[in-house]
Amino acid sequence: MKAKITEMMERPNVLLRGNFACAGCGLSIAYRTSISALDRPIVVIPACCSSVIQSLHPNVAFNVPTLNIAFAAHASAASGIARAKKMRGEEVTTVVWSGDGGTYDIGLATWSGAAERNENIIHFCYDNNFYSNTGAQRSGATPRGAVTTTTPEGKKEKRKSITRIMAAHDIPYIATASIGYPRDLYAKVKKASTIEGYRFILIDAPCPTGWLSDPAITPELGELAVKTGYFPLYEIENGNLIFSRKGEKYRDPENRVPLEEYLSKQNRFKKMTPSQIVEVKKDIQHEWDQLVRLE
Ligand SMILES: Cc1ncc(C[n+]2csc(CCOP(=O)(O)OP(=O)(O)O)c2C)c(N)n1
Ligand code: SF4
Repeated sequence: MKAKITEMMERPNVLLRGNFACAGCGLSIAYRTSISALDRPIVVIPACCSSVIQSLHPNVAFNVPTLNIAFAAHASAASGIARAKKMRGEEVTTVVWSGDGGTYDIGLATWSGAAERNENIIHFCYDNNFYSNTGAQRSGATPRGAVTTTTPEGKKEKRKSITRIMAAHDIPYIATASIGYPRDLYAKVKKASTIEGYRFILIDAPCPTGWLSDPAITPELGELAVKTGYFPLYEIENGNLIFSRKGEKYRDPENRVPLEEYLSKQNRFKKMTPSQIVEVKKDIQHEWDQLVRLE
């Protein structure tokens, strides 16, 4: 299927003006690009920035049916919706739209059950690397060295590999995508929408408020994450990993942009020492080495 991102312009705007997102919010770009690609979406949202940017009652900026649900309940609520709609013969696309806190940590048990049952859901995780809504606490997605309100000296541990945990569930489709490459993101969402069962899309979504970065460079940070090898782009279809055309060349460390260029544009990394930067480079290479084994 050939997906053209320009068709977004012909579709209803899923994220209306006057929403409460911060300037340069990567999550709002991810949301608009992803949800626009879907036919008749119903979106289930656990507690996160996406619950907040919807605006205050009686106004609402999310222009699709949306269920706000308790943090850990997203995939179980979505399972019920998907099954009920199927019983009634109604064709919808049931979506979980969760932050990394809701996916890597607090909602893990719920989505693991739904993935094991292969429920007919597309699970999006917009990954801004921490719990931004409650003031930037560390999550399992926070990279080593990043300052958060609960790691004031920089996080000591490396980031969890959520896609490899998801892959262990043998679900039919997994993809990584970035707001720095919106065409690639849009095409992956379109593709996911043609597949039945539990599908997972992890989207790198910079958060200028918590990353202490310039809101004007949010898409550039998305690109740099790919070009430095920090955020590899790939799909895993029925267990087989394929690196995406946009990011494939960065599997060779020689082709990568120096990581320092990415780190220096975010004040959350300002306390990192040269030896910690070496550690993060090792973390990045470790993840690539593990991914290559799934090819
Ligand atoms: C069980 C439970 N624990 C904690 C909270 C408080 N809480 C609400 S949103 C949130 C952070 C969500 O983080 P994430 O999923 O990464 O999304 P983001 O805020 O970054 O968009 C927390 C801790 C809650 N609502 N429920
Ligand atoms: S705190 Fe970050 S993720 Fe949340 S709305 Fe602001 S920029 Fe977006």
